[in-house]
Order: sequence, then structure tokens, then C-alpha cells
Amino acid sequence: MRRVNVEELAQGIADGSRAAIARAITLVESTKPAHRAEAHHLLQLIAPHTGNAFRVGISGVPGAGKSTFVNAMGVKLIDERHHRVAVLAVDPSSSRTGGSILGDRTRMADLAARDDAFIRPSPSGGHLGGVARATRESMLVLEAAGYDVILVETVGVGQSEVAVSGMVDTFLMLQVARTGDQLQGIKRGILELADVIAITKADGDNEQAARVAARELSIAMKLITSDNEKRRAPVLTCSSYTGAGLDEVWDTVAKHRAELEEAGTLATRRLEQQQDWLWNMVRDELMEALRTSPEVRTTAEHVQAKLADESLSALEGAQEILAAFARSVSSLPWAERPGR
Ligand SMILES: Nc1nc2c(ncn2[C@@H]2O[C@H](COP(=O)(O)OP(=O)(O)O)[C@@H](O)[C@H]2O)c(=O)[nH]1
Ligand SMILES: [Mg+2]
Repeated sequence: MRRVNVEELAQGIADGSRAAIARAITLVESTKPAHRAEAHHLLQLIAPHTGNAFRVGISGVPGAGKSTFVNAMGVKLIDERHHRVAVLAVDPSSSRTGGSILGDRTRMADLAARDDAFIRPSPSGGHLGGVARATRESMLVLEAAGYDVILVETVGVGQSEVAVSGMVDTFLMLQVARTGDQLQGIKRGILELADVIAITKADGDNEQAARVAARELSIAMKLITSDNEKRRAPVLTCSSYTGAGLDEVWDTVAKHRAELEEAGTLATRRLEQQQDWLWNMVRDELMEALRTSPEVRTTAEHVQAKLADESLSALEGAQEILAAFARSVSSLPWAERPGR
């Protein structure tokens, strides 16, 4: 990526230029130190124009119908409710050439054709922390560009759910019912993150099974939430094919957000998210510095060799590696340099 004029980029975002938005997202996705510095500057410039969107997480096991749902719901929100809709994804396993994204692209063709939609696939590769950071910063770019609904699709394998619930206002969980089969892929920890649950593909032969599943899950949610103060997530059914139930799902999702706002908990929730992010970023930067430090690498090789011939304990080895890290810290861009 060639060098960017960050002020110009911020202006382009404010003007809603798709090219500027795409470039800004590419910039915040980059992990190169020079790009990170530019990204920080950019995020500072756009900060006053962020935070105004309704941030919604959408989760469910692969094949649950998330992308099809996002397409149908996104089109509805634009055409009928006059929103501007941005779609992001958190999928640490994805690669840009991989099948899942191509699949998503075709499943979201109707939405992609709308002027008021912006769809960005998950940043590829890397660890969850990096992907989540890029997604969160992309969300800020899209808010500054005037998108007022941000849908964040996640892959439904656990950790990415937790990351996404840490960046959205309302978390919508999609579930599928299979005839004669109990609900698949339900983990209690994940269900507890859900603010609203929808059983998808409630159409044709599957409609009845979806209703039964919704009833069962509703009862299960009662049990899960009975032991704490947590509000019980409502369970609905919908079909992205027929459109049945989509309005109810959105109304329920919007109601959750409205309740947060009325209770004053939206601000609290976002502040808690900021605090989590603060420490996530500190942890990520530290791990990255540790991973890339030449001193640490050299020392680690020694330590591992000594561990192998039992001339050193793990405890002593850890101390040596930390000492090597401490010696290298002063050369890091964010390290304070006392006495200068
Ligand atoms: N019958 C029916 N099939 C659906 C519906 N939504 C999605 N599907 C199908 O389910 C499969 C998985 O959908 P997809 O959106 O890619 O799921 P994702 O992996 O959760 O993003 C595809 O073959 C879709 O055509 C629906 O509302 N009704
Ligand atoms: Mg998908």
C-alpha cells in the first residue's frame, strides 16, 4: 500500500467515498508499524464522528444461514427502513481466496447491489485478537462514513463469538432446527451471550420443526437464566427465503437496544467494551513485541536447548526470556525513554 495522506482519507470517509472507506479499512487491517501509526492518526481524526451506529452481532454455526439472513435483512433495512447498512465479518480461519468468502459474496448479491450497503469480508489470516481489532476499527471507519447499522457476522465456533459480543450492542444468535434432531451446536456459554435468538429456515417442510425448536429453546433459556438476573433472550423463528418473521426479528433486536438505552446501560456496556479493548490492545502489543524481539528469539533458543538437556528449569528459563525482553523493550516504538 502506498503512503496515505491521512487528513485526505478522513475527509474522504466523511464524504462517504467508497474508495476512501475501502482504503481506510485496508489501512486499519494492516499490522505493519508504519501503517499502525497512520491508522492511529486516522482513528483520532474520525473519532468525533463514531459511535452513532446500531452495532449488531450475528452468530450461528456454519450453514445456519447467517449470510443469507444478513442479505435479506440488510435489503429490508435499506429499502423499507431507510438505514445505511455495513456488513463486517470476524472469521479468523478465513483466507481471501477461500471458498467461504466467495460463498458469502454470492449470498449477499442483492445487498451488495444497494448503494446504501457496504460489505467487507473478514480480514484474512492472523490470530483472533488481530482480526477482532481490525474489525472493531473498521466499524469506526464505517460509522464515520455515516452507516447507521453495522452487522458483524461471526463464524460460530466459540472464541470469535466472545470477541464480537465485546464490540456490539445487541447479539443475535441464529439457530437451525433439523427434523427429528435436537438443536445443533448449542453451547451454554455461547447461548448466554445471546440477546435475541432466531431459528432460521422456518419455511417449507422445516417450518413446523422450527416452531418446535423455538419452543424448546425458549424453555431451555428459562433454565439457563433462572439462576441469575440476566434478561431472558427471546426466541423467534424466521425465513430469509420467504421473509417471514424478519420484521419481528428486527423489531426485537431494536427493542433490546432501546431498552439498553432507556436503562442507561448502553453507555455502561460500551464503556466496559472500551476497557476490555484497552487491555486487549496492551496484551496484543506486548505479545507482538515479545514474538518479534530478536533478543527474545536468541535467548529462547538457548533456553529451550538447556531445557532439553535438563540444565535449566522452566521457571529459570522463563526468567531469562523475560529479562531478555526487558532489555529489548527500550527500543520499541511505544516504550518510554527515560532520561532523554
Ligand atoms: N430453506 C432455507 N434455506 C436457507 C435459508 N437461509 C439460508 N439457507 C440455506 O442454508 C445454506 C447456508 O446458508 P449461509 O447463509 O451460507 O449460512 P452461513 O454459513 O451461516 O453464512 C445455504 O444453502 C442457504 O441457501 C432460509 O431461510 N431457508
Ligand atoms: Mg456465511
